[in-house]
Amino acid sequence: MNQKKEVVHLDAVVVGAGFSGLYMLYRLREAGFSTRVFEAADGVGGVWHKNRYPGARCDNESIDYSFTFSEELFKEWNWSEKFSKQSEILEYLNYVADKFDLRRDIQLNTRIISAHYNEEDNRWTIQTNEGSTLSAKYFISGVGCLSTANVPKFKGLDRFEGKWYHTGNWPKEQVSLKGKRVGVIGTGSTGIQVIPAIAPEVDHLTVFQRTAQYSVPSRNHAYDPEYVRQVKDNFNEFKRKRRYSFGGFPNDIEARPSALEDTPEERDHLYEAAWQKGGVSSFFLETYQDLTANEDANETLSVFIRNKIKNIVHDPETAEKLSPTYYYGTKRPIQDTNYYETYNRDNVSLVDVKANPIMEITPKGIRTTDGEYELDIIIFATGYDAMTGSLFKIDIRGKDNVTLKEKWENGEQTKTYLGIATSGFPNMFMITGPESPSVLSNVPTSIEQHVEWITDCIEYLRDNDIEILEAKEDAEEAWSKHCREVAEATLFTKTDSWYTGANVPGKPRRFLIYLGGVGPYREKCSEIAFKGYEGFSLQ
Ligand code: N01
Repeated sequence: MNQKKEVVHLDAVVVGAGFSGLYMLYRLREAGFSTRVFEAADGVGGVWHKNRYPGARCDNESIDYSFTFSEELFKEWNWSEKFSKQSEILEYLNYVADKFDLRRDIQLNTRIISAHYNEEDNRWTIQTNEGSTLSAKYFISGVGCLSTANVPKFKGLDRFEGKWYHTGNWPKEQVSLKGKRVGVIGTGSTGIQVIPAIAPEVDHLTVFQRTAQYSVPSRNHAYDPEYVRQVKDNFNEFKRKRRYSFGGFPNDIEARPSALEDTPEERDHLYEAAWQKGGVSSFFLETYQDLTANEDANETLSVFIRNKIKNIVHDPETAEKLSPTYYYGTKRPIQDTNYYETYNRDNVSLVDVKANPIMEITPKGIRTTDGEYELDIIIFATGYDAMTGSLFKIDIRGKDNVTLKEKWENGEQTKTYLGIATSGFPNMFMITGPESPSVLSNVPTSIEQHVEWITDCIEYLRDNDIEILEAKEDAEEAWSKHCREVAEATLFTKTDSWYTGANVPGKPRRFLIYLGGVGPYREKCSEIAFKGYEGFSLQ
């Protein structure tokens, strides 16, 4: 008998149970909307659930990288170190899920495969991989910007007789690296965490580097309880500063205007102080403001770090290979614990795959143009199909059955309004979507701002009997143009990186992050809401 499947009706469906999905659920539920979160993984936590690779930790300061929507949560949670391990962040997000009783509206092990907008009833029809159908007034993406692994399509990977892993999908069970010949492909933020973490354990580590990277010491340490107490005692001020700052961090310190206004000695003094203090933020907040805007200013810091590499790495040839040439900061800035020092170990070697590209994966290892490297395990630290990859994995269709991918990739440019919405896709919202500050900000700050804005917006629609909210094309065009203009005034667009999509072969080159600052962006979003959602059509 042909049984009709039951359709579950909800106010909102949210994709992903990371920082975004958890908070979105909390807010919508508080506002009285029936909401369900779908998560493909078998636990909450988003990227922090999946990135279990050795050495994984956050390179934003722990206290800053927390929720501030609940003062009680902020005050009762105690981070142990300045830069938390993945396991501690995952513990925190599980704690949040329990504290706010979120789990009863989260369906794990369930992937949203499609979301289609129906113009007849102005609702989204959503399908999951296990065959359920949902109907929701609002479709909200909390998929994250860095959640779809990029495994380069090397010939022969299927014939490899050893084991291979991508860091973004690291298995839950223990991976034994002891005594193994291990190859790591990739030296981004992830590779630079993995390499020193596993080098002491493996028999031999071969690093396959395509682009040499700048990295600064993190100088991680246990938190001083007195410092933590002070921050907690000043919660309101902490929250205010974080929300209205440029990068979403609660800092007082202002970098000096230009590296070119100081003498070389003054500059080196500041750079050395930041190097000794540790952390990427020391360089951006406590040295100069024009490092990513002016080529000559940028070069002063680039030279400083290149000299550090020469001093740390004993073998001059290896030091040379490790010395980057791009503009510092235009790839995601990196911090490390003993990264360059690791190359002084006898069991670590570096292969330059820009000079000698990887030709294929063989049954025994990796063949580059200069020979074969025999390996038991290959670790792909090769990053993500960032910004749009996870959205495109879902068959999202708006008005006239147009897919999001068709709209954004066949058109001349991915266009959004504020990075929250896109024309042709009514009642759909994106948390940290393309053309919002997202990954070039302290992400939890940006997530809180988006979640609160979206909740306020949905409440406004309910209170005013408005059925449909859709970004207008002209408003979207203007926002997108503004984003590009701000980015083009910096050095970011001049370097190949995942910021520009250049890391994924064939992906259109687009810079999809708003660089105008978290505080000004928040004010712009609030102003638009205050003016009755200017730039959106409301019906
Ligand atoms: O990825 P990446 P990631 N052959 O894209 C190389 C966040 N994160 O996972 O530079 C050979 O930065 C590629 O080379 P190249 C953070 O935002 C946060 O390291 O493209 N090599 C590069 O070296 C970060 O930026 C934390 O030439 C290939 C590497 O793989 C983002 O995640 C911690 C290749 C990829 O670097 C992504 O970092 C960790 C190929 N075919 C990560 N393809 C926090 O602390 C790629 N590569 C919050």
